[in-house]
Amino acid sequence: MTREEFRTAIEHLEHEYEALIRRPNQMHASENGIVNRYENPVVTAAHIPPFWRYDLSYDTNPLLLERIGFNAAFNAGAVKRNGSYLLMVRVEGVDRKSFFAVAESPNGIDSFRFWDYPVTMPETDDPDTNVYDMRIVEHEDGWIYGLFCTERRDPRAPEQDQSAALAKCGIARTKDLIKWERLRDLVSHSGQQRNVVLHPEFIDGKYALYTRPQDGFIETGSGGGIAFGYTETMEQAEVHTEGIMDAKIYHTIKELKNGQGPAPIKTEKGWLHLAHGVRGCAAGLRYVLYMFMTALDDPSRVTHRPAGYFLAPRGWERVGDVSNVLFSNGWIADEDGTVYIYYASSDTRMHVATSTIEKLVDYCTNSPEDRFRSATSVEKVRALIERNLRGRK
Ligand code: M1P
Repeated sequence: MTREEFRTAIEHLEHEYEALIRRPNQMHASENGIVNRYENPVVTAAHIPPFWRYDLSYDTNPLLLERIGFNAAFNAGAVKRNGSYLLMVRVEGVDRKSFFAVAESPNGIDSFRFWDYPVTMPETDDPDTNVYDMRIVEHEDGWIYGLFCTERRDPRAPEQDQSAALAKCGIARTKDLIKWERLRDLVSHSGQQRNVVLHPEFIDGKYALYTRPQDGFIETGSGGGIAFGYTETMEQAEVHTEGIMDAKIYHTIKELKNGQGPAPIKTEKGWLHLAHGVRGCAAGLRYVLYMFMTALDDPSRVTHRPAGYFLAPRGWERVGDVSNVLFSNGWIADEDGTVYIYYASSDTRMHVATSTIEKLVDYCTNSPEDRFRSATSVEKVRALIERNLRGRK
């Protein structure tokens, strides 16, 4: 490649990249009145800027080969700051390590562009092997907290077992999403932890956490669902007791395990929660998103549970590194009541769906609950039909 060809190739790379970033997104018509999906994913591995991937000097990379490869961009936390929609994306390299990087959009549905540098997350005395799935919370104490999973090799595993891992909740805080202060990992007394989320308000002067106690790295075992606990401080965070508030249940979308998504959104009628539920099937694990509401004065008391899933993988969302998965750890409630739900499909890419506080509260409070048997499902369908047919006469 001549210097001239090298310059042209870089221009081409940059042109393609800009075309992707500037591509407008189109809202799809809603199929249920509750939520709208969009045509394009909002962040993918292709959104990683060329200057993260290529050595752009002719002297050291005359063939213009990619030097650092990226595999996926998914499971993003979300927050709105200074009028911009910010995603704290889980960026995963081809080396399988993930880290955090902020992608910013002026409108929340397209034009997401990564900040120049990924986050340099300070470590504790016990270095992380892998970090992922940050939940961002602007707490009323004035800090922005990032709670995430920190994964390390299980030190008790024999040498021949190179896959046994331990999952814990890592905790860091910041004022600007650039400079982070790492705090001690959460101490809990229930085995491993993933999907730990900080409640945005104090409760009786304490910090409150949604946890997901689990016996093993993949299986939750006796850890029966989404739990709730308190910690006196975030500097030395420790939950002594975790009460299950949303259990896994036989023959539901969450019979194997579940986990809190982003921090709940406060409304006049209660706290809106988004979570993921997992069941097994012949194709493997199937992850879907579901919602529930909790009491304003007690966010651990579930008041409404619409039956089944809210969003499930569909079409090409079903295909990816870990297929048949929807996962969400970020949403943004705007001043006008619009809710931007950021979800990842199949551990590969990020999407947005939109709704409103009014619709989500209506969905949660007026959709019938699961009564756990086919016969009771028929009963609720018949009840609706009867009401509608009576109304016609
Ligand atoms: O692969 C699907 C998801 O699996 C895990 O979630 P959970 O702990 O609920 O099983 C996480 O590794 C998550 O990142 C991943 O998307």
